[in-house]
Amino acid sequence: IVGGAVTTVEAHPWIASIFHKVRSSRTLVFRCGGTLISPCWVLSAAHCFPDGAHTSVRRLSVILGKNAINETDGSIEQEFHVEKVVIHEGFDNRDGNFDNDIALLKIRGIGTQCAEQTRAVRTICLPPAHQMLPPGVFCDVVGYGKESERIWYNSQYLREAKVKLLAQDICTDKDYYGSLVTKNMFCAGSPDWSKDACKGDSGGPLVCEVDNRMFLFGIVSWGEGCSREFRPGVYTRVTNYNKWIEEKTGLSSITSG
Ligand code: 4AZ
Repeated sequence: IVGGAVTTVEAHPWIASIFHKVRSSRTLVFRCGGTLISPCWVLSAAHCFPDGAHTSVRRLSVILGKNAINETDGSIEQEFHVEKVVIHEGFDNRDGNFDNDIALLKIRGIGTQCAEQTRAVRTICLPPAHQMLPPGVFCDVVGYGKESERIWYNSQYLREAKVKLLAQDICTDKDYYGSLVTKNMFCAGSPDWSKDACKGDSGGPLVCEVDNRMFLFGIVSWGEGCSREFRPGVYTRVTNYNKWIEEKTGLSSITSG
């Protein structure tokens, strides 16, 4: 997150961190963010799993309740194995195309079942299908990603920034991203370009408050650099995927409303 502030996992208890175990070492390397949408399912970005259907789930871990990437707080964190990764059938990133950048991870507890609700861990609501908020609304993007595109390491702590939803016709204008932004995406940025998601925030949530409840509207997907003028963050438009999520998770009541 560029231009944001440190936050706590208790303020964003649906944030998930996805780690990858390096072969021949016991270190976990941070891969991407994600969002807990039900006790056993985390929503993330398809591009976080470049091996697609060949992704080795045995080398993935999901941790909930995490404030710091490189420290463990055993009293609030919950760690999970990944049972399966479901990548959207329409995602094909071969020529830099990020359409349908959405994936689901089914998590399984080490012993117990799925996520347990606590002060630091809880599910987020999905908004009803096709009910996107209008441009101009401010939402929160949250993650452990880089604080500037010029540095090479992630943030040590969870950070958040407020960004404004942009009109689709502005984001698809030639001065912005043109046709690279599809109907399955939307853009959000800060009016002075000082705040944005960045590398490492991918897969994580953009959440907006409606009637005092928080809803997941976007998944951090891509952008040209971070915090550049006319280059807002691009997000997967979650409200286009209610049916896909229901199909893949078998959860019919996941959507609010
Ligand atoms: C990335 O490389 C990335 N400024 C994520 C988000 C943005 C840019 C790049 C948005 O994962």
